[in-house]
Amino acid sequence: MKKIYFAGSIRGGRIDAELYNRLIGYMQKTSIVLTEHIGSPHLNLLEQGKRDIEIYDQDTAWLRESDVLIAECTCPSLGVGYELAYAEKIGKPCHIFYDRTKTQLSAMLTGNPYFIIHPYENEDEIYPIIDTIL
Ligand code: 6K6
Repeated sequence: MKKIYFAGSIRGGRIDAELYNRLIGYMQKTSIVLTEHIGSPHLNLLEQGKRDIEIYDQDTAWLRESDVLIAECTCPSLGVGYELAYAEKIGKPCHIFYDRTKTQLSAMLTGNPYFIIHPYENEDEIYPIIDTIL
């Protein structure tokens, strides 16, 4: 089974947390999602007492272990931007989804041909694309 690093906003804002949860649930039917906590509705900003250095060490280890990075970027997040650059550096395939009716993606992503970018207007469009990735 493919190992997926799913990236979504945490401190950047939790407005799309339910969407992350649905996407993670869908991917878990056929794949391993290393970062299933990203969709958790219970993840509060205290973040369960984990120290930031532990979060960084764990997430970069998972990035190295993963087969593919899938990022939902409608809600802008510095952490997700960092993870995308890290994944590019170590040669992991990077797929970026964002709702084009809600946001304009950073030129640092749209301007980089390394990233495979999937703008969408309805959530339903995401699932068949995920099927082709996995
Ligand atoms: C979450 C659940 C339990 O404890 C936590 C602690 N916080 C984080 N845990 C794991 N990954 C995190 C945490 N905070 C940020 N990240 C990583 O950065 C995730 O992989 C996200 O894709 C990304 C979000 O970055 P920000 O800048 O929006 O926080």
